Amino acid sequence: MANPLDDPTTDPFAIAAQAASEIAEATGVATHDIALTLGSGWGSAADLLGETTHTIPADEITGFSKPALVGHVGTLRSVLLPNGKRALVIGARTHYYENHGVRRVVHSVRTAAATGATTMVLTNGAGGIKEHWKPGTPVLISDHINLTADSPLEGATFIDLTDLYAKRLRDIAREIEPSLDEGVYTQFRGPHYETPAEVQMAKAIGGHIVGMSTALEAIAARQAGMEILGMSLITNLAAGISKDPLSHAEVLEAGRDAEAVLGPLLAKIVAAL
Ligand code: 8IG
Repeated sequence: MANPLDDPTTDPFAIAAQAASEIAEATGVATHDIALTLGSGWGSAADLLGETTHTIPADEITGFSKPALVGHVGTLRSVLLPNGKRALVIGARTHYYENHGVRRVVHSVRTAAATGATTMVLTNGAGGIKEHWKPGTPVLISDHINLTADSPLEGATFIDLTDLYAKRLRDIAREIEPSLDEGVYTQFRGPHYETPAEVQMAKAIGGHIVGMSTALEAIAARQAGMEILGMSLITNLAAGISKDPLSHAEVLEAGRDAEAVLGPLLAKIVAAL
């Protein structure tokens, strides 16, 4: 079935509104309060947040695509949190490097906003530039540098990105886990990892984390008026920071090993938001 987002004459917000009404119908939950995108290493948090009342295969909802990557679960879940709030858990991320266009990349964020969510928690697995970050370290995203040369905004849409990753939410996260460090997330297109020279460039321009997902999503979340919490799991030191070459298998393994710590951490933070 053709994806309506691929037709440039369609309105991506109308498609997100349609997706949100399908989610409301499938779950019987009229509004969600908070949305989470769970990236590599963060998946186990879903079960710890609260009671999953509904699980929907993402590709049954308008505008969503089948996941491109093994290890990425393609589901949308409605979770009842202990505090009575409703979370929409997005386990289906479309990456920019898939070349389906930026509309598809941010559709889940726009859909989350259309379900009523006012808080967007964006998580990912990423490479670390700070040498003392061991694989398995979760860090807060304090800001980003978008090196994709693309934007989810269409037309002359000028949007302020100050305090994009809300200090208020980072402070709440640090109340839960004072040892959480933070850094500037630098989004590359991927899917190749960086060269060591590119990592040095990212470092020189103020980056601490290298990844392939979150910056474009955060821009769309800000456009939708959501407050954003961003967290990266450092699954590997960025290329050239450690002597070892990067391997996707090792990245996945570091993610799996960290899940046992990340799940409870994220659940505690979400309960406090
Ligand atoms: I997991 O080292 C993961 N994702 N760009 N660089 C980039 N993305 C990543 C990396 C990394 N590790």
